[in-house]
Amino acid sequence: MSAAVAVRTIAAEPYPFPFDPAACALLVIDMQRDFLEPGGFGAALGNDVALLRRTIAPNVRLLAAWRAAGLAVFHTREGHAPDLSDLPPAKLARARGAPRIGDPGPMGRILIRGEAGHAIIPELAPLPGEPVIDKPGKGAFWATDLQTQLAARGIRQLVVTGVTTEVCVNTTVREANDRGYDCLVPSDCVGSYFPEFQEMGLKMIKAQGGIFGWVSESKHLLAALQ
Ligand code: TIU
Repeated sequence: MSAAVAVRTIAAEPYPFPFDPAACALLVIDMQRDFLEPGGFGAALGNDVALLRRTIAPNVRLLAAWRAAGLAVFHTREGHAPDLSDLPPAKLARARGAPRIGDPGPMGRILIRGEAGHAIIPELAPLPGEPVIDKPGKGAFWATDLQTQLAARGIRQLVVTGVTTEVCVNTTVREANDRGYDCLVPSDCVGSYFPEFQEMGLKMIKAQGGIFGWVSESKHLLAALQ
């Protein structure tokens, strides 16, 4: 981690974010083939993956700058064990309509660890040494050791990117907020299959004086990292 990068403020809503690079991790949520690629789980449910794919280039740029600055990077993947032992029956049952988690799909069994569709897209592939948190839920903290890993690195702030804005990104931001982390969400680096949920998912984070955190754009982070 680079100690040379000093604390500075980032333009954000509802007010500037006090960015402390040495204590801030980039947390890239579920940029997996099943959600982003044509032929994956998301596309099979009838969603337009282009709405998510627009986040790839901004995430690539932010990740490169983050790595170049020597700051902490964490990745997450949503998925389940091949025997579905960590899949709550309610989660399986509520996904009405085909296909369901564990069913065969065009990129292997859907949302099963080790299958092709479960992998992070190649554009954002983790580097050796970057933790990859495998999570069975929507939030990155539930049933994972993310909090332990963040504490070990002295992390108190999170820049949260990835998909989808209103589901796994929002759930993770809320979990993080309750655990005392300051979260910044760059709007161009998060995506939803539903434009109205993209808008409202971001508004919910920054409303009421930043009830869950801050919303900004990656260009402001890139400027601060230079
Ligand atoms: N990663 C994540 O958000 N998982 C989802 O299932 N999202 C949906 O929007 N369905």
